[in-house]
Amino acid sequence: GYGADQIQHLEGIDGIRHRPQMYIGSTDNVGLHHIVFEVTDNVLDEFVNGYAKTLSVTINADGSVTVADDGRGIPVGKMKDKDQSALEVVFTEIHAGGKFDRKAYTTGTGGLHGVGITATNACSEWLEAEVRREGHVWTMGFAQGRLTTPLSKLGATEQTGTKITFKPDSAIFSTTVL
Ligand code: 0RA
Repeated sequence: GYGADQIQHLEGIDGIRHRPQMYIGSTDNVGLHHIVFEVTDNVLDEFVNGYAKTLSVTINADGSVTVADDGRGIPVGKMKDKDQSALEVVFTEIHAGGKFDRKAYTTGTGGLHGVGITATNACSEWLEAEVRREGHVWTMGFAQGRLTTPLSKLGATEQTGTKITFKPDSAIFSTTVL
């Protein structure tokens, strides 16, 4: 039977990597762009709420993409009732609503789940997040959606914002050329 255990097993990152089409629509060039838009949608949310003024999207020489903004920065504090930072949760869990559901206002593509930047992370060979917030630069790294570099606090800064660099995973996409 297809019991609760099996369903549980395929939640989150594993679920997205097992059936990417269900979350990003396709694994062709359209799906490839979808994981970029999942990030820029978050930045547009910061913009419409009056927090971000600039957004840059850069396709790097190695095929990775950098999306940078000067919004509030993804929260880095520990989540209530959890042993993880908000930053880690934003990148590793599928959000069904509440404060961290940033896509409640969008329809998504063809009624797909608004899985947000967790889908981008799950479909990336690697992803690096750099946050400027609460007086410091913070970083965290992932490979195929799994945490590889825990949250680390770097130098001081007065700025706020988020810079996300990710390499679309050729194990998922039929093309990784944007
Ligand atoms: C969760 C909560 C808040 C902001 C963000 C996520 C956020 C996500 C992205 C993704 C790219 N740029 C972003 N900037 C912000 C709210 C933060 C707060 O309440 O201060």
